[in-house]
Amino acid sequence: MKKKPLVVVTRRLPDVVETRMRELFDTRLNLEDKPMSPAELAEAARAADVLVPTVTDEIDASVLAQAGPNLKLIANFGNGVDNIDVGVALSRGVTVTNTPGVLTEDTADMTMALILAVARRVAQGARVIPDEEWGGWSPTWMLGHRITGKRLGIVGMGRIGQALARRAKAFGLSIHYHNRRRVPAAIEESLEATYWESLDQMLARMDIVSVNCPHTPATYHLLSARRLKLIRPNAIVVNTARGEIIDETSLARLVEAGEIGGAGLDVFEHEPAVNPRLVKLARQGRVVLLPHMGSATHESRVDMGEKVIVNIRAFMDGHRPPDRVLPSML
Ligand code: 8YV
Repeated sequence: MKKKPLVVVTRRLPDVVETRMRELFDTRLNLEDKPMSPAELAEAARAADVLVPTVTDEIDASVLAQAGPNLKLIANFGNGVDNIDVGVALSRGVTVTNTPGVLTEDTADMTMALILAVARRVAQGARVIPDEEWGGWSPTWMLGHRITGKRLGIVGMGRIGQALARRAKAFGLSIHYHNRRRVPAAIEESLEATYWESLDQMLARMDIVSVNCPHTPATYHLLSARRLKLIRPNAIVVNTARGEIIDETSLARLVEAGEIGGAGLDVFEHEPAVNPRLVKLARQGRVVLLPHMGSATHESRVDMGEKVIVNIRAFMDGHRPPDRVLPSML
């Protein structure tokens, strides 16, 4: 009988996923869910036939240099692969897969939730009653801004960007986007979306800017200090993609100065550390900060696990796994 592959999983996954993995593979789980140190990751890469990391595991050139000859597949539990040095992995003959598609709708929901939370002061308002600070209704108290009729600029019109556009359109926002490539005309038409070749020009005209592109070397600080300054003073910035895409310190400075209206962030440049200036702004109700919850539904996490399993099985059976990460994607 063929030997089962040793699959090392770096974090706790939903029970049904772990149970299925145990049935199918020789699985090493992390039942304590304690994030692994670089040395522990290197040890995992040395032992494993298949490594299953998450966003919290930095699979860099040093970890890969210590990988054993058996390591042939890194099946990432997550869509973004910026935690993995994919170039080095591929050059060592290690295949990399991810979990696209299954977290699209949930992440788009959370993006919409952040837009509403900032514009309508939802997070701030939700604290008033538990903090016993409600003196009663007033015509001029807790006013936010209407989103209907406003312009939403989506940076990155992939699956999640398009899912956000569908939602935003239903809320009466006009849809604008910037993307490496223009999306097919039929999609543009159904979303009534306006394409902006120039990101700078789009930023200068939007009421809401949402970041929905992957983090790659080309998108690091795409919203740089210079570009953030182009954003209008009442506009809000939302990010459910990766913290590194925005120059976070400049964003904090501009919100402090009233040069950007507010921000809703689910991701940060140095997770789990969060810039203290942003934390202060959150206490003041000027930004809304969430702890990387975009895909945090039972359904997404189980589906992501399913995708990991399907990728491993296809690979082990000698097929191309469905969610291979290709150099052209980076
Ligand atoms: C996950 C994500 O929580 O898939 C992604 O890229 O950012 C999140 O949905 C995380 O990556 C899991 O590893």
